[in-house]
Amino acid sequence: MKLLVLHGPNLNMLGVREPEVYGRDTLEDINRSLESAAADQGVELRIRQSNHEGVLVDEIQEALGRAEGILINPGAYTHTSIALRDAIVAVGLPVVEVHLSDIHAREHFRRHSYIEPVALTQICGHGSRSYLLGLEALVDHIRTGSEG
Ligand code: CA2
Repeated sequence: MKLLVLHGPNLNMLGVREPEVYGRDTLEDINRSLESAAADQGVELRIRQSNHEGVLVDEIQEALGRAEGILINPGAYTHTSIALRDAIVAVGLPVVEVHLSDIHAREHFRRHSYIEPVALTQICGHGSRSYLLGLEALVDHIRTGSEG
């Protein structure tokens, strides 16, 4: 099984500032633990981070025919991007949305996600563990057809 993992804007700054909100793990730490969990499951990952909405749209489109599902932390584009949502609908691949922080317990503007209605599920508030929980949910969904 091949999956695409996408990290949105500013997530390359993890571990540098705001550890009280996002934890102390760097993006490299998160990617390493995802790679390790995926390898245990016999899953191959393509992992990309971009600060650019169009690059993320391109990655989602290019996943068609190459990946069976997408794990995405859209960062701030979660709350703004109809383009990312449309791309997800266009490719029709199962998507799990993850966030480090609990977006429902922060500023009001973070509560709304354009991605959530087109994702299998949204997992947030578990720090870097959100990604591992999201990976598990996505793999389970693809293997069993359930929402994991
Ligand atoms: O909690 C999450 O995972 C977020 O997707 C992170 C985004 C934020 O805009 C979303 O509302 C929730 C922001 C990532 C910014 O990461 C930083 C890392 C270090 C220092 C400052 C920001």
